[in-house]
Amino acid sequence: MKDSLNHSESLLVHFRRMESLKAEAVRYPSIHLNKRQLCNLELLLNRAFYPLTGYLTQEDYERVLDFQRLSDDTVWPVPICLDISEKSAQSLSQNERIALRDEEGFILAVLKVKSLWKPDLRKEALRIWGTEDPEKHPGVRSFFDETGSWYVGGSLEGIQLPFHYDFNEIRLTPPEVHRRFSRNGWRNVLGFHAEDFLHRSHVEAILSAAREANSSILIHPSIGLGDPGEPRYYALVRSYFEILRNFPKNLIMLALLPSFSIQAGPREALLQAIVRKNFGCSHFLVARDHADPFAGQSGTERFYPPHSARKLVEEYESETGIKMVPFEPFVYVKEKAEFVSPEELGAEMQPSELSPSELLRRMENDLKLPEWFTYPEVVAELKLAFPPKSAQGFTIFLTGLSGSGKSTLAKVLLVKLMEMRDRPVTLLDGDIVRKNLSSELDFSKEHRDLNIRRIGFVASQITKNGGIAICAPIAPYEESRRHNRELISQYGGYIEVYLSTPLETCELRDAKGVYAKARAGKIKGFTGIDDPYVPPANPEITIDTREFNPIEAAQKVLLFLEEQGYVR
Ligand code: PPS
Repeated sequence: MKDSLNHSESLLVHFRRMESLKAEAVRYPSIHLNKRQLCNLELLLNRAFYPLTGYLTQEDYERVLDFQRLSDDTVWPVPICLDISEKSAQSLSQNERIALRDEEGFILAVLKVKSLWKPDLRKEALRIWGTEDPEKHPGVRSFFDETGSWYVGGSLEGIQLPFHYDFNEIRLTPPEVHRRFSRNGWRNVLGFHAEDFLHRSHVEAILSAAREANSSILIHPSIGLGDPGEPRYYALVRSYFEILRNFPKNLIMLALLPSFSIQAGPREALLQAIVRKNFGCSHFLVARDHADPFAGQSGTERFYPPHSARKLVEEYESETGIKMVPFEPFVYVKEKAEFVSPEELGAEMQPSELSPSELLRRMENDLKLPEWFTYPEVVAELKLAFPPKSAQGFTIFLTGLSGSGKSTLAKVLLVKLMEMRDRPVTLLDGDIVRKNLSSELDFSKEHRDLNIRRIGFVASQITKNGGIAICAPIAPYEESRRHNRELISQYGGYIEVYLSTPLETCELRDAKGVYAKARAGKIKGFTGIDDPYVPPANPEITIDTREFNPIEAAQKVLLFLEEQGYVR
């Protein structure tokens, strides 16, 4: 009785402390965290990143880059820093307290600034990913694209873990997972980091590894960037529930981890292992190409040498306290009607294969999957996650000089696609967007990029919801076009149409008289005249409107859509 009173008393004290911290924090300067930063904050606050209790200071940061260790010598492979813009950095000072807020403005924690510096991001890329070339490594590209130019380090006082409303019953903190392990009497637990759908071969391989390690299993998918507004996310998590049914009941547990992959190969594998240790795992499964940016892509060379992630996790086993277990893919052998391990696979046996790209092709074209590959319940979720192309949304992104024929082609396409009565169609013409969405923007590079990204965002929402977006801005720069391609391709089709009509023709047409004004110096920085247009590197379709009239050009696009399976 006394104990429970003490417990509720201490809870009350804790609650009051949080309330007063929150009341004080309202007056502090604020930083609004993006999705990635919220993941890291949650892992710091819930102790998944133990022994870190805050963001790295500059001293720790340099040690992590150079030696994979904190200044007290603890092994730590990847910097956990809070990146901010130069403008925010200029307004902060040592020992100042900052309120860390989520995207909606709720205060989640207070950061006491100990260290503020401008990191050498190229050095960081080289140390962590092994290259500073964004063209060679998508992880490095995202890092450069998404990281603020200043870092702030210091200790954290948590007020509230980031809010989640999805799958809360399996969003477990390290202490909660620990408690479940001990309640079940699980001493040895094998952690499995998942990011994608799991199938029969995964189940066989995980079970076999667990038998070797004499352990139970924690399926621990990393879902930090999962979008709760996207059907694919729900299908993925539901598929994990389905997968669980294929394991012995008393051996398996599922929990979601609010983390994201930076695709940093060995260093990231080591971080993932440390995190699983903090959740109470004794063993961690490491794939041959773990956290490699090209893992799972058949016919593509991996970025990191094979087994390098395994070697690194193994090298630090005695310090981290978690053992590396190799994840060996099992293969299905038709003549034996079962899965076999790589050692059991005789030279005379012919393994059946279904590569990720072949899986996607079959989903997109509504084709059957072989029974040996996965479970019917997982197939049902896959169908929701990857509807056939004919049911997906898509974006047609027209780009080219003013007068190249974008708007006319866009209008014809709108009519043709509306006539099909297949999906809702939205036209985002350059002019319409400039008037309604980007009226405050000028034609500087910065504002043009912002304009194109806004168009991309709207198109991505339309595509995500199964509609068709037709965009027709000039979009003179490759970077923002690539950003849109990457964003929109996650949700459906992206078809870039380059209107390659040359400047002379556009200028001759000059329907709006804008070229004449630009030549007379009345419009400054006009695309093609005194501002650049960078042609797309790999457009799906190129059309020179000197050779095709608008109806013919639209037909060319429609034939492409038909050939690709987007329209029937
Ligand atoms: S961008 O570069 O993609 O943001 O441009 P966009 O939003 O498509 O806007 C292009 C239309 O704005 C008119 N306009 C200019 N274009 C290029 N450069 C400058 N400086 C400029 N100032 C105004 C131009 O007439 C474009 O209309 P369209 O319909 O393409 O002719």
